[in-house]
Amino acid sequence: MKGFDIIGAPFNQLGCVTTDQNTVDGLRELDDKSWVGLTDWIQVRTQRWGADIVDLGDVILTTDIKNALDSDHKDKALMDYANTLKSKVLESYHHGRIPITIGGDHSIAVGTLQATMAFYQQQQGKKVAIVWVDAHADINNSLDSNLHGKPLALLMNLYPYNEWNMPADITINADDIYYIGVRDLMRNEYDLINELNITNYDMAFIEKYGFNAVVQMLMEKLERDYDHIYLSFDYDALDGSIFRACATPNVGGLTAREALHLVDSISSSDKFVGADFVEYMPELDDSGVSKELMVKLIDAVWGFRS
Ligand SMILES: [Mn+2]
Repeated sequence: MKGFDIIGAPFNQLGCVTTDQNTVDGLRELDDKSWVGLTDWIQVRTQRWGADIVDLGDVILTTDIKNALDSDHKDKALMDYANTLKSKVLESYHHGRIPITIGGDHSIAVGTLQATMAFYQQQQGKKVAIVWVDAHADINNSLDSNLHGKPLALLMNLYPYNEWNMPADITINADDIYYIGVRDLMRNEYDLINELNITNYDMAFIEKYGFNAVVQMLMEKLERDYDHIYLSFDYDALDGSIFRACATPNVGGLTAREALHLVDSISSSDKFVGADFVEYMPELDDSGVSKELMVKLIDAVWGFRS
């Protein structure tokens, strides 16, 4: 039976909206808007359904990281935070478990993916596919704008600033990235995606072929060409006309059903090794609908279809 670890990464310092509130706790707590909380739900799944899910708690921001942020050394703050998160995720892999990291803004993927590439690609020589579900490409390799829009540029070692340098053997290759739901690119990102020929199942592609066919296409390719699959799910991939609880909601994205189907399809593969869920901000979730969906998506990773 698969065992799952929940790792909290409440690092929301590098987006265009930042918060010191613990966004992961917001998801854990039961509230009277959505009537659902991740902590209670874990109990239901473990006690009544026999699932193996452990909440390992949070990777907190140290004083050093806070100081780096206060003195505007954001790259350094991210590097430090990502390193600590990386160790935590690696521990989970060493125990043969599946880490599900809950952010935090998308910059936390710098930690989770470094761990994934170190453990599977560098140490075991395996091929890992990264499925990046997002309204944005997060491959901004310019100095402009916020670091939460750059994790893939950082992980691919395309960011030539502030001594940022990824070890070559855990760098992500352009060929191994699979975008889903992208619909808001910066010019330099558009050029990079074309130049590097990154697989981009954007909303126009999904519109043309239909979501189910795209998921089938994706899974056939991943099952054929890869040893492992990692999922990085940005909340803003969802349709921003309904799901607005993030810094950068964007209209015209995935429906709740599509997102559930996608997460279910990926996580039910034997090749699935871990996931991030990022950018959700409980304090912007007036109706609680987004929280209900986030818990459902995570529940789908554990193998429960609903
Ligand atoms: Mn993102």
